[in-house]
Parts: sequence; structure tokens; C-alpha cells
Amino acid sequence: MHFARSLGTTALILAAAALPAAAQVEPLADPIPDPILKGDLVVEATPFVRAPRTSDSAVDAMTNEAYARIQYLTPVGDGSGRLVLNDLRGLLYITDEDGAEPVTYMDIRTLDVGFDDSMFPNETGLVGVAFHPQFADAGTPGFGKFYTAYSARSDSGTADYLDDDAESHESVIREWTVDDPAANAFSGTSREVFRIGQFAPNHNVGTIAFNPNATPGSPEYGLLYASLGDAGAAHDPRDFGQSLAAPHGAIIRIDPLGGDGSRGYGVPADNPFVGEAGVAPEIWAYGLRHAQQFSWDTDGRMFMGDIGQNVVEEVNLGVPGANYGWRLREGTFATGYTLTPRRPGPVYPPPAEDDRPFVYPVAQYDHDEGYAVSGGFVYRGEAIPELRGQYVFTDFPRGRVFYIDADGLVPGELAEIRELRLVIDGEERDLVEAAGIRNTYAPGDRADARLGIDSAGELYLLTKSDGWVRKLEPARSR
Ligand SMILES: [Ca+2]
Ligand SMILES: [Ca+2]
Ligand SMILES: [Ca+2]
Repeated sequence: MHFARSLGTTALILAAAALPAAAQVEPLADPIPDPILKGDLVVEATPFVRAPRTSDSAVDAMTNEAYARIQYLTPVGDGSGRLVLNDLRGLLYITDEDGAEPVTYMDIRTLDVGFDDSMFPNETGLVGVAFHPQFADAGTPGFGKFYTAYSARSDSGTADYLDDDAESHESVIREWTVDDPAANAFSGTSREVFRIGQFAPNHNVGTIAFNPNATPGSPEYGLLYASLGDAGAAHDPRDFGQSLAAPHGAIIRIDPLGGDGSRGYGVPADNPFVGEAGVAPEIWAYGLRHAQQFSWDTDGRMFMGDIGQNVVEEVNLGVPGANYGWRLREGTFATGYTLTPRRPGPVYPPPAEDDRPFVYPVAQYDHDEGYAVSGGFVYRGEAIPELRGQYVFTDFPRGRVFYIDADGLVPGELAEIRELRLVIDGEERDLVEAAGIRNTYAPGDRADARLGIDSAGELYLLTKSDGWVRKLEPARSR
């Protein structure tokens, strides 16, 4: 912690020094003036499966309106065509690419693993799931193994990091070993892989995933990536984003099967900060506020969102060792933490002499367009030829579906964002119109829309508001 704070202070002094002492820097009222326009692409969002209705365990009518807190739909990856769908409230479901009725694979609330969802509606619960690429390969180390990320009571285990700064809860990655990989209901054993303290209820663990492009025998194969937010509250009060001492505000990369007895996991030797003093060697990239979701294109590039604080939402390309700038930057803009005295909240023009080695987004939008960016996927499916090569993502509260030309991206340049036009229930309309519920945070309605993917690369829209998974398909002529 001392290292974290001193490093952060140094960074602030460096950034502030780049500004003339007497500069009157004014906040930007509308940092990105151009609105996001609807593009030419129209797709049909067709009802596919609906998750069962659930409710929050902490009963509070103000926050309990989401039909089901579905957030990830991803292939099991064993060639069966099965898909796994989560509900943050504690459930995993199995469905398939033909739209089979979801069946409960696991209800983590019934298992003795410390699961804690008492801080809903913050982004906690059963948030991530990843099947080992060897899940169905008998005789291999990953056979029958999958992983979940979830929030746990702080007294239910000892954290690898920040066990003493876990007032809210702890984020856990847990390994499950199934008795039968073909079964559609979990039975088996489990062990804890990784645990980290969370002083606040928001910005904790998000996506966990294996790189689907990694080939057996390569150094990348079987390594688990996980997103850890800046540990929450607002304005990153612990300065975790710019700190490397603890793996908050970061994407981490671990070997879940490589534990040496002192830890439940191994640290890959080719992680970018291995061997540096005072640095958490699990860190793969940092300077992130809340990159809740990430994915890989089939060409190997990682795409991630980073949810902004007050003003700017980001799409980033994953680069090992990269510093994405939070809390000194939101998007390409400077935050009030670069000013003396600090004036956090709005954003400001970046310092004229931007000598910080930040990796900037490839797309960004501001809060007159949306509130929070999801991750997404580069569409490489077959069904919608005109969508191929587009990175598709959402502003999840507002349910807007956006795309950028993934094949035309130039690092260091901002791509133009377009809004995908959706046909829902037979007419072109906004998702929030079709699926919105009352927004208990802000005026208007919200849809809480994220994207899922199947083994063919086809995309699905998941909406917490109504619990529906809708498949993106070619728009029928009408
Ligand atoms: Ca704007
Ligand atoms: Ca603990
Ligand atoms: Ca950033």
C-alpha cells in the first residue's frame, strides 16, 4: 500500500508538471461534440431464450426490477453446441445454439463457498465463468475444469491481496472440477484459485476468460485472464489504477493449474511485469477503471471496454504491459487529478505536452450518448455478412448497440462509432423501447444490454431488464 500511494503521488506530480503553473484549464462541457449516428446496418434481434425470473436476495424494491441479471453468454467450447449463461444473482444455466430452454447448471447460493450478493445492485454476484479449453479432453490437466468469478464474504477466506482492505467483500476466482463434463447439471468438487479484497461494492471482478486463439502447447494456452476494476467507490480513492502494487484496475493473467502450494495459481513467466520489485506479477495491463468485459478477435487482438467515471466511455485494444491512463485520463482527456489543486469530476484537455506513456482508446464516447460501455465482440460469424469485421458493443444502461470497423483500426486514432439499427418484434426500434425498465439511478428507462457469442461467432443481446437473450440475425425484408 505504501508503494501504491507513493507511486501514485509521483505520477500526479509528473502529470501536473506538464502544465504551465498559471494555466487556467477549464473543464470541457461537451468533450465529444459529434453525436453517434445510426449507421446503415440493420439487424433483427430475435427472441432466443429467456432466463428464469430471479430476484435479489437483499429485498429492496428500488433495485429489484431486473427480470434476471444475465451478463455473459459464452460457448462451453467442448464441441457440444452448449452455451453457458450466467445470472449475477448466483446461477449458471446451460442452453444451446438451437435455443434449448435454459436449465440450471449451478446455483452457487446453495454451495458453501462464501457467495455474497448483499451489495446488489452494484456489479457483484456470480459475474464470470470460463471453461478450461481442455474441459472435454480426458487425460489432460484441464479436463472437467471450469472457473467462476464471484463476490464472497470477506470472512470466508484469506485473500491473496488486500485481505486487510476488504470492508465490502472479496472477489474470488474458483475452480470447479466436474464429475461428468457432458452433464447439464454440475456435480463435483471445487477449490479457490485467487482472492482479492474489495473495500467498496463496485468495480470488482468482471470477465474471466481463456484466449480462444491459443493453440495447445503455446505459452498462452490454458492461461486465465481476469478483469479487476479499481476497487470502487468513485474517483479511485486508493489510486489503484496507476498502482502496480496490487492487481486492481487491471487485467490479470494467471495459470490456474500452476499453483505451487503457496498460491492457488501460477504466474506466467512471460507476464509483462514479472521480476519487477513491488509489482504484482499477475498484472497484464493496468490503468483501467472498470474494464468489466473483454474478448478476443479471431486475429488475436483483445478488445475491452473501460467504463468511465463522469464523462467518457472507452474501447481499448489489449496490449501487454499497457497503462490505460485511469485516473489521470478518461478516454483521451485529462481528469482533474492532473490539476493543482485537483478538480475531479469533469474532464479537461490533455496536457499540451503529453509525455505520459498511456495507451489511448481506439473509440470513445461521452455521457450525452450513454452511461457505461460494455465489452463486445468482433463479428466473424456467417449469418450477417455486412456485419463482418465490425466490433459490436453496447452502452448497456441505455441499451444502445454500437459498432466500429475493427479491420480498419489504427492504434492511436479514434474510430468513428455508429449505432446498429435493430428490428425487434417486427419493427425497427430502440432496445430500451422494447425492453426497458425504470432506471433507479437516473431519469428515463434502462435496458442493461450486453452481448454474448456462440461457437460460430454469432452474437446475442442479453438484457437484464426483461431476461431475454435475443439473437442477432439478418433483417428480413418486409
Ligand atoms: Ca457529446
Ligand atoms: Ca478475507
Ligand atoms: Ca483509458
